[in-house]
Amino acid sequence: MNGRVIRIIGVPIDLGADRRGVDMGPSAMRYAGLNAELLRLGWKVEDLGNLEVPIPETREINNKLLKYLEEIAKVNEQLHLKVAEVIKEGGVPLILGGDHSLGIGSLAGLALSGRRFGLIWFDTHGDYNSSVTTNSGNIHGMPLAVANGIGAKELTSIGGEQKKIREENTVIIGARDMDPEEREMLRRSKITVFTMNDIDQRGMKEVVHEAIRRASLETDGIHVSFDLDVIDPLEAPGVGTPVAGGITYREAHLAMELIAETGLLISMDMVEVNPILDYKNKTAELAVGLICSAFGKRIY
Ligand code: B3U
Ligand code: MN
Ligand code: MN
Repeated sequence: MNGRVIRIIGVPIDLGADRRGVDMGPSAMRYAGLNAELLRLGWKVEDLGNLEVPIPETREINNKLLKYLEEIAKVNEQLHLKVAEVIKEGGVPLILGGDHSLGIGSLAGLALSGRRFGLIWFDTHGDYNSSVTTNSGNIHGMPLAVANGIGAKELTSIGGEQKKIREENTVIIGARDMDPEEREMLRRSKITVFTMNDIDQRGMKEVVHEAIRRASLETDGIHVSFDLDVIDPLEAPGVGTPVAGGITYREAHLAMELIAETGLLISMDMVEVNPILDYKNKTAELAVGLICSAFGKRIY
């Protein structure tokens, strides 16, 4: 179908979240047949394996407002170099999480590669906290802010001091749970936020079309960061932070198919699969299905 290669990077990290388990996400998605499915779609696939990530039991929390800061910074230092390398070689990075703190490294890597990219961030949450606004101290609630230059220097400086995203080209889809000050910070930015209300009122098709339009304005590619907690927990029970009232299985696939049709997808994160809370690997299988839709799988 096409000669390009998808390079899979596993990031078995759960240091950014309160609950253990999302460190097993990369294994669960591979077990669900990810590599073979992508091959079947005509992609070349190279699995680069997992980054080395410490487990929380061997570490201490030094700062309650930025839990495991040093460890998370170190992992994202490694990740951003890998992502930049894959892009420079003409490959498509597919980053498997792990918690969403890995978004810091993927976006820093994209920026380092020199590509001008737009960003579509599927998430229940804004992920726009910092140590000033967080109630949890969990860094998986902060990656989008970090990419926009807000937060601890140890994180914002990965891949250089500049902002890693352009606000006008950044869109969140599926939001339904934000902390009060986080919401204010987002409102003050030029990031577009489509909440569940927007999806209910306008429909996923229109929301995604508008997201693609914004993400592709004067850019040459789109990065999708997909937090599985955006999907309703009835259909995706195995996630780090389940919140009722999410998007449906069908809406999620439609969104991925519409993005695939643009031919603009340059890289993707699939994060927050928690096999401990899952039911017979259902959520990991859904994640693999969505990845395939994003990379061109069609029903007919
Ligand atoms: N906004 C909350 C909750 C949260 C963010 N991301 C996830 N949960 N997965 C926080 O902790 O910052
Ligand atoms: Mn997230
Ligand atoms: Mn989330």
